[in-house]
Amino acid sequence: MKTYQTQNIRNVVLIGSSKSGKTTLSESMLFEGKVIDRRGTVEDKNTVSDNTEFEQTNQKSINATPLYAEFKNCKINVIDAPGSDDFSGGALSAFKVVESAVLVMNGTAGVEVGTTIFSRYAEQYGKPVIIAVNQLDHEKANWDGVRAALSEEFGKRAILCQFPVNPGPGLEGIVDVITMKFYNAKNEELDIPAAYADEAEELRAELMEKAAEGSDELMEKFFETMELSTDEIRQGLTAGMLSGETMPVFCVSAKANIGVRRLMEFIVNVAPAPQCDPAAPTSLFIFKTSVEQHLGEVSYFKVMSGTLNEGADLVNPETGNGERLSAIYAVAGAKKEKVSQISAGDIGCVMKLKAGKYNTTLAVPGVDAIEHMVFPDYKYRCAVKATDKNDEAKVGDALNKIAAQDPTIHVEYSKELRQTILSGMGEQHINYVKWRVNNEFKLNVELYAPKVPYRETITRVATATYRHKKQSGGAGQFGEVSMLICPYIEGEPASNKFKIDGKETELKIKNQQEFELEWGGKLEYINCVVGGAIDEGFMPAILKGINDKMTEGPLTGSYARDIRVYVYDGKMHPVDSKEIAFIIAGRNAFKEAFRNAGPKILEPIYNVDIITPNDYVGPCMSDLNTRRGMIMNQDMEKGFTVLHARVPLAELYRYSTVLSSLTGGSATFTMTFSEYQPVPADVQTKLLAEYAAQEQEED
Ligand SMILES: Nc1nc2c(ncn2[C@@H]2O[C@H](COP(=O)(O)OP(=O)(O)OP(=O)(O)O)[C@@H](O)[C@H]2O)c(=O)[nH]1
Ligand SMILES: [Mg+2]
Repeated sequence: MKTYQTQNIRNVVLIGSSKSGKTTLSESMLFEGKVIDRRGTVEDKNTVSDNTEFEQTNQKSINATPLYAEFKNCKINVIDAPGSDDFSGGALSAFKVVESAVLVMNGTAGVEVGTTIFSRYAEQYGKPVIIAVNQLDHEKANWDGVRAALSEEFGKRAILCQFPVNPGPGLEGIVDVITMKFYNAKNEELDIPAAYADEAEELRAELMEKAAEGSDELMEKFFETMELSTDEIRQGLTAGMLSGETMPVFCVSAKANIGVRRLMEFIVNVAPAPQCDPAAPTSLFIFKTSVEQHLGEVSYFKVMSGTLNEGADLVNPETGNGERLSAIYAVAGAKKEKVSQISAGDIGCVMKLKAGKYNTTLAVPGVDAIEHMVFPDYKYRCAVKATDKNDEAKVGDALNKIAAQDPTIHVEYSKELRQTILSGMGEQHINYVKWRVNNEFKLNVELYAPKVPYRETITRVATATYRHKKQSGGAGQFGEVSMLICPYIEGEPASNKFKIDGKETELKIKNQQEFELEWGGKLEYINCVVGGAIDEGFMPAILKGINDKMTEGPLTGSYARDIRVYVYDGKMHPVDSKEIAFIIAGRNAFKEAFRNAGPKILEPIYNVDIITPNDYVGPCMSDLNTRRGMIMNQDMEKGFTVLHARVPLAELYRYSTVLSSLTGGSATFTMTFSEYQPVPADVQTKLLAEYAAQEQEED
């Protein structure tokens, strides 16, 4: 393959709802781009894009697959993204390296949930959108319905550049009002049939008006002459796409390969070229990593500046480590073509780097690292364990390898919960991870409900004195500690007046230390010992004893937080007082005081934002009620309602699945941690009983 220069490169991602036909469209684009000479189909499991076993078995895309087509002296890099929201990580990575998105719509269904979800993502990531209405050859193709849905969803932003002639199984072709030509089912360019001339003129006028909005000059010209040339229309559309005001609408049948060539021509003529400087020092950004059959680890990158030559020695600016890229490739799915040079703006891949994980920059020395990609928070959380205990280490390794390839998967062993927690974008996503562990790593795992990271705190003042004394046989141990504990309240200074043993007492604060706890919240440790009852040197030992108990609250064994501890008295023994004695005394005094200080269980509360079609607001709300959710407020957005709620994490297990079945897959949500809150009394009673039962089982 020849080296394509920056201005002759276009990078697009195919997005849209599941089954809209993205993979089929990519196959036709590759055929038109002469990468393949026969088009495969999803049904025959032989498309270039869906080349993994899971994709072929399930007839749906899971990975965002980088592909290319050579067309009209340009290289169009096409990333075919999956339509399922559970696998949206691939589309989001692609947004980092493309200049525009082709939003594929199913011409029999109109605007679907996925259309909305992915057009929102494109907007959020600032990517221009071209709409491709697909399946216009289908017996249920409904062009009028699609037009109406487009204008309802996108308003004046969606502008028709084409319309189909005789949509349905007899689809004759497509009238294009940019070129003012008719493209028949063999993709031949012909004059517009007389019967469609008026409609074409009408749409051309609308298109001109829209294109004129692209710039002040075009607007002036349009007002003066009421006319724009075809090139001016193209300029206006490019400008409108870049500002997000224009979404040109195209018509295709990916399956019958009608209109695809014309869509590619538009991508070449109008879609923006990469904004990458070929004269700058070489840098590249890795946006995707995968482990592929016979190849090992493959890192997919975009050259962000300069020219990349095979054999280049580059440096990772974040680690300072060098990498040699001995061989570089152009990629179309599993097919990799070795090339000697890749220009700024182009996409390629390299194999077996030492450290080639996504989000890595490689560049000549002195170039800054490129900003990392960011992904949405996880929506689905579960615990995972090896079916056979002996496989534990291997399973951990497999999960880490999978997570290293998928930025929307997170694996972590929680010391606190004593569970391996696997988080992802939905139940399908997690099940896919399970499938991979099973099929690729030949290991069996079980998924089960994750524990909730509860916390414990106290609600009132309590005191305790504990004497640790061991004087039988060998060296003796002696330490006695009196302490008072009370709730730590952010911003409220430590008081020194308390009632101790029924007496108003004023403590003399000698010093105080505040600790930010690893698991959230604070511990304040205050020394008020007078008259040398306990040597200064034993204070750290007492603190150590307290810290031991902070990781094991008395109610449920959860971490404790937000507590003030005053050590105000104690006793020593001239010979037997030593560190260990005060650790034990501190630990037990704290444990006893904690029990008497009105301990409470706290639970994590999440902010949950649900985006649902208006029709489903009722069911979503009543479901939230059953989850102890609190609806804080709601916003309306074109046909959608956004519910802002606060929900305990304990009630969110499998929520993504439930929400999906509640709304026919039409709602989506995000969840982010907010804060810890006391659990209601009935929940506390239930948790105490559960913990007691569990303790008994372990004894
Ligand atoms: N009649 C007709 N069927 C099509 C067309 N394009 C795709 N299909 C069919 O629609 C189904 C889904 O096509 P895919 O290409 O897998 O759709 P996708 O958008 O890639 O789906 P996901 O990867 O699951 O998001 C397949 O059965 C295709 O054969 C088309 O233009 N006309
Ligand atoms: Mg697909």
